[in-house]
Amino acid sequence: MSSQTASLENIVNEKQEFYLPKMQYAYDALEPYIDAKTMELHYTKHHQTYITNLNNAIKENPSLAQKSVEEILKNFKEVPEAISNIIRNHGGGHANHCLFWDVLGPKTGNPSKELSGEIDKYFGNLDGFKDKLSKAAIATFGSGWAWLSINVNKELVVESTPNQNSPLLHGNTPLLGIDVWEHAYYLKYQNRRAEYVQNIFSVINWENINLRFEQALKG
Ligand code: MN3
Repeated sequence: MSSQTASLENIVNEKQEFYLPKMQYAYDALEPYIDAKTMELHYTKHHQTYITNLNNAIKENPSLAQKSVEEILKNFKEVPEAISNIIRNHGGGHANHCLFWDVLGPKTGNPSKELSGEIDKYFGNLDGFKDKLSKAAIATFGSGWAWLSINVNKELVVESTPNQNSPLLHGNTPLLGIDVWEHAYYLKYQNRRAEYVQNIFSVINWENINLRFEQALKG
């Protein structure tokens, strides 16, 4: 989705589409924790499919095409019934994966002083947080996501959602998400989801999570 301020004429004439965000690191940058082949398939095939289906759904709904996918999910009640399942699944899939690529990376960094203070407040310490998020990820039945989110009261919460449901659907803002669909880990880890979850903490980009946290506090 383009974010430029288009003139009315452009809004009418421009072909509005969602597209794959540029990946900020190479497919092999998360090796050995996440393998290059998984990254490539996950990004170019799985994520692209959510985008293609989302674009097909909004073709007949130009008012939705003017919004970011996050805005659409936050205002899910306004989505026409006929396409609500597609938007939940594929709009959610697009939003969730945009976040996922952004919160992973070869440069890991640390939680900011502010975020660290909140993590200590709600989870005891960073290890307590990792333990809680890992348990939520491992316990998610079937396909879904485990999240660190900030709720409407600006409190940190660990939660899990099924399928591609975004925390935005129930008013929370996701800061960090772990994709526990098998497509995220099966090539390397097969059935060993717990090992994948343990290893993913080695490639978490805390700098970008810090920015998301600051933004969520303002919003
Ligand atoms: Mn995925």
